[in-house]
Amino acid sequence: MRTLLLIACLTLPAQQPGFNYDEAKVPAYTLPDPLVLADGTPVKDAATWRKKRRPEILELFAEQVYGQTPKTKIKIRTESLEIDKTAHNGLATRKQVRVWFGPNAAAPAMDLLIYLPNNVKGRVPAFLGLNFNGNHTAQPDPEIRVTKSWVRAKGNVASDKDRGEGASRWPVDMILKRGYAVVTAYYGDIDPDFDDGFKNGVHTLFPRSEKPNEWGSLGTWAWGLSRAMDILEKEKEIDSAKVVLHGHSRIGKAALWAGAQDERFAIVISNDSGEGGAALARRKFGETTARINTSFPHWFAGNFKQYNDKEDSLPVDQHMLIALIAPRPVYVNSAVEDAWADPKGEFLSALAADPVYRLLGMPGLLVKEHPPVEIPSIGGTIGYHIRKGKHDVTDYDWTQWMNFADLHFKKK
Ligand code: GTR
Repeated sequence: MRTLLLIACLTLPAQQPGFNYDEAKVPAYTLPDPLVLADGTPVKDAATWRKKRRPEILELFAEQVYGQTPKTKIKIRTESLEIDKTAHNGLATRKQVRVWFGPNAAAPAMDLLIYLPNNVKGRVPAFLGLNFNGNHTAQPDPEIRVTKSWVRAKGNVASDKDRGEGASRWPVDMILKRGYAVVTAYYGDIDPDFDDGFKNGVHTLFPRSEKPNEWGSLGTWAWGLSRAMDILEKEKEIDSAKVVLHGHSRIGKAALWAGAQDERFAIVISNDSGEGGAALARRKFGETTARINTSFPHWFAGNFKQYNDKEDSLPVDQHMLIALIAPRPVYVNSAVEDAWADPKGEFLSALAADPVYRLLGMPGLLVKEHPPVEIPSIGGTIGYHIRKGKHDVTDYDWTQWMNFADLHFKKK
């Protein structure tokens, strides 16, 4: 129900200022060139990309957009909450692991829900992604622990009543049958999604200054994804060289930022991530920079606010975030009725990342025009599709992601 309400809100034309749904009002713009160094030198080979341009772009996103991820290592401890080898009618082994970010009981903690396919021998590839409302909402399974962390809609408390309400976004059986593990955690376990002056979640672990390059919530969610990866590296049933990171909407923004920083993620998927995710800010279509910084002042670094209505002065645009994932496969997808996330801007961003993939000897994006609805382009190293329907995650999206992953992992 909560999800349905949210989707309904997102698909109504926005009533606030700071958005545009008129293609005729998209300004003329020039994207910063991912293959030119800050000093103007063109990047002509993979080594210059790797050693100079990639670090330069990463630093620009950290300074100007998402904030710097703290370098301090946190001592992590895990606690096995349960293991059931007969989950999903014997199809899966379900594990729940509490990941403590610190030595004591007051430390913030994230619960990982892991499903391993029982019918596959050896290590399995996995899909990892955060969920919006608690692990217990991902499946109608009474054994899944109900989150005690903040839940963003319907007040602050999660309960048994919410079980499985987000299950349409997590087709676990379908994924298991294709030989992939499913791993998820609630994003609010990492950092509750409201503007509280950064006093809760994992923000409490790192001293914070007043500097405008301090990280926001998107940065912490990305950090949490990397900590989940630390755990998956130790899971003997999972092939940690084949972890596909995916995320929807705000969690898709976090997934791209995590995938840009942490090269252990083999494939990165952005589902309807829009402004601050895959979509080009300079198009000012759908949600704009000013709008997102006003609605969600805690998501980005303070520095990002200086680009409200001044997108042209950004030293980056989101195609460069996608390019940071190169040469690893990346997949961007949009939905027809999700103008807020600017499907065309998401496609053009993926396309503008293509020269970096080509420089690195990868096929990049195989289509040059925004493809027709539900004609996916999965053959290149950059995949893309636009499907019918709303801002959501559907079986159609999952099917394309798994086809893309199969291809790149040379499964079957
Ligand atoms: C919207 C926000 C988008 C997107 C979305 C979501 O309210 O404007 O940027 O992140 O939420 O996460 O569902």
